[in-house]
Order: sequence, then C-alpha cells, then structure tokens
Amino acid sequence: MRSLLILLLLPLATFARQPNIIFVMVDDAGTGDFSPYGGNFIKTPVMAKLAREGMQFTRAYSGSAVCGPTRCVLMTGLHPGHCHRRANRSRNGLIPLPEKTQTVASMLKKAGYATGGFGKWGLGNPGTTGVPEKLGFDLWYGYYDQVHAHDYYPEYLVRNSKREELPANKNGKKGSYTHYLIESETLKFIEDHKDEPFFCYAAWTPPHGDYVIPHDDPNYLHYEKKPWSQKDKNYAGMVSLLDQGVGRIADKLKKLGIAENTLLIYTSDNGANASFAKTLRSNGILRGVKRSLYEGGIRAPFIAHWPKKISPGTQSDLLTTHVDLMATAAEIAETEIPIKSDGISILPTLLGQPQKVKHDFIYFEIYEGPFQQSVRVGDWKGYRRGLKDPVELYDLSKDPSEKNNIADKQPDVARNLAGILVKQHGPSPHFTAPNHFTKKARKRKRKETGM
Ligand SMILES: [Ca+2]
Repeated sequence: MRSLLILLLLPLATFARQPNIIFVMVDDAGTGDFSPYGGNFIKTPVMAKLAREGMQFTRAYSGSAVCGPTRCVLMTGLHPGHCHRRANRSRNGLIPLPEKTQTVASMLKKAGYATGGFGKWGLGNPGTTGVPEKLGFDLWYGYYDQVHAHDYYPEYLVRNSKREELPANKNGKKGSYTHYLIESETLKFIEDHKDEPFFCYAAWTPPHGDYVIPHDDPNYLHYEKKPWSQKDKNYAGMVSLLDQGVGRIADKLKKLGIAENTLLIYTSDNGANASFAKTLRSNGILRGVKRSLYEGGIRAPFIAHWPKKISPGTQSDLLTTHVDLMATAAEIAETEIPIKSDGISILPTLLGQPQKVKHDFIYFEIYEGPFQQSVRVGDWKGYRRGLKDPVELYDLSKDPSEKNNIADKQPDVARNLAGILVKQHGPSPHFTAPNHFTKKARKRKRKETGM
C-alpha cells in the first residue's frame, strides 16, 4: 500500500519542481521603444506576443535611473535609499558589493537553483568582493566592468573572473559582436539546466552605447532604408535584436518542454537616453530621460510570461519595481528572504490572486547629475533635488508628463510625500546628499563623478 502511494506521489513530486526564473533586463531602452507601450518606430513583435500570452505591467519601475544602482536594487532587494550603489560612481570610485552580500542569486542557490548571469554585471570587477561568482552565481559570462560593456567588439569577455580572449577583435578588428556570444551562452545555460530549477539573469547590454550592430544583421536591415540618422538606425536594430533574442529564449523553453514551469520576465534597466527620447520617442510622453527621477528615467517596460500560470493578455497596474524580484523569487522558490527587503512578492498578481501586500510608496534617490529624490503614492508623485529643497508635486493620473507642479494647491499631500523622502533616505558611507540644489553643487558633482 505504502509503495503504491509513493508511486502515485512520484509524478506529483516531479511536477512540483521549483519553477525556473528567467529575468531578461535590457540596457537603456525606454518604454516607448516597445509596441505594447505605444512605441511606433521599432519592431518588437516578441514583446507584443509575450504580452498577449502573458501579463503586461502598466505602472512598473526599474530599480533606478542608471545601470549600477538598478542592478544593485535588483540583486539585493533594497530600494535606492538603502542599497549600496546609489550612482554608477561614488566619491570612492566604482564601489563593489561587499563580501557576503545577500543577492537573489545566493538566495536561490541556497534553495537548490542553478544560477547563471549573462551580460553586464557592474557590481564588482574581478579581484573585488563584488564578483558575481562569490555572490551566488555559479556562472557569469560577459562584462564585469560597466565601461568595458560599452564595447561590443572588445578583445575579451570574462567568465567567472577569467578573461576569455576574442581573437577576432584583436587590433581593432570587429569580428565577434559580443551580444551574439552572450545570447548564445544564455541559451546554452537554459539548455544545460533544463532538468533542474534554474535562475537565469540575462543582463543584456544592447541598446546601450556604443550604438553598433553588424550591418548584415536582419534586425538592422529593417531600418537600413529609414530616413533616420545612422545612430538611430543602429539603435533600432539593437532593440529589435534583443527582442528576437527574447523570442529565442521563449522558443527554447517550449522546445525543452519547460515553458510551463518557467517565469520569464522581460524588462529594461532604466529610461532611454535623451537622444532617442527625442528622435524615436523612446520614452513616449514621459518627462525626463536616463539619470532623471522624473518618470522617463525610471518607468520600465515589464512583461511576465508563464504559460498556464499567468492568464493570457492580462494587464496589471500594480506599482512594482525591480526591488520586488527578491521577494517574488523567494515565494516562487518557496524559500525565505535572507534580509529585510524593501520589496514585495508580486506572485499573487502574476497568478491572478488578490495582491494583499502592496507598496505604500515607491521611493527613489540617485546621485547622478544633481542629487534627486522621488516618491510615488498612488497617483501622486513627489520630486526634488537637494534634501531640503521644496517638493514638486504631480498628479500622474491627470498629468502623466509631469508638467504641472501643484505643490502649492495640495500642500498637505506635498508635506506627506516630503515626510516619506526624509524617512526613506538612508545614510551611505560613499555618497553625500546636498541639502540644496544649486548650479555650483551640480558643477562640483559633475567634476567629481565625470558624469
Ligand atoms: Ca542602463
């Protein structure tokens, strides 16, 4: 009788394997680059298809408004007022994550997941405490240094802190376009780990500059004849290339028969650059660009795909940011969050269940250009530069482009938001926030950071 029971339970146990998590985060693409978010210029049929088959978040945010801090928020589950990296550079240079920092990867590894990262790490160069293979990743392939990641034809890439030479790019030759290598390693990792739970973090580097793509790539050829600048054509090609790459991930999952046990997220790490926000409307109608805490710097495309778990073609206006990955992944993997995270699990929303725990507010701060803080509570948005400057107030339901500062008309709301800004700004040994934003302070900051 007992053995019969075991036999009956066995298939259940196999079926109940912890779901895989794939987090694809592209670099510097704005919501306006993608058709589900109203983009008209660039072909992104894969995101459109995944949105039709999955869930589109309409009010999602990245972790921050630039690469390093977003990655820090995403990996460590702490919001930008608590996390380690609050700008790409600090007064102490490029600061790596400290030894034994708990990350989404270390949490999932402990829970029995295989863990791989592909693309730009940006939280610690080889030889520092912040290298990914010391912080939970079995494998990292691509770039450790975020400046190295600007180069699509470098002489080497890095695998677990070791240089892998790319002879085809020696002496200025352009033989190996790195995104092809990085995408193919991503797909290989998925295939290699198809029989066990895995976490795949695809921190893909396009369409961040350099704005280059091989001109025989079919994704570039879509735009070759457009009456656009060469830079715009290359950028558009890079976005379409990524989109097709996400499609290859989705196809691979289907082919391996693991799509129904895999949550696939497709998002971007921060808003678009000024140049494309202008020419290709890469941030749609949003104010501000990369580095800004107006919506254009921090709103993100965010699509979740999980056949038979997520109801097809659904939209969610849940307020979520990349800080939520840790709590969400913990619930999916049925493990404990190792820290006091600022994130929430969005799994109930994904599964169409009541989302009992929501963010009371979404908080950002950043030390790029001017120091800035912002907070969202419902449709209210507060913004300021300098810890003691007056708060600008916008009603995003009526004013999504943040044109009308109504702080004078709603002083109580502005005061309430200012209180959150004070409370959420945590101390940091590496960054000092100015009390007031002045031209002089801005100039000094630029000189310090080179940004
Ligand atoms: Ca970025």
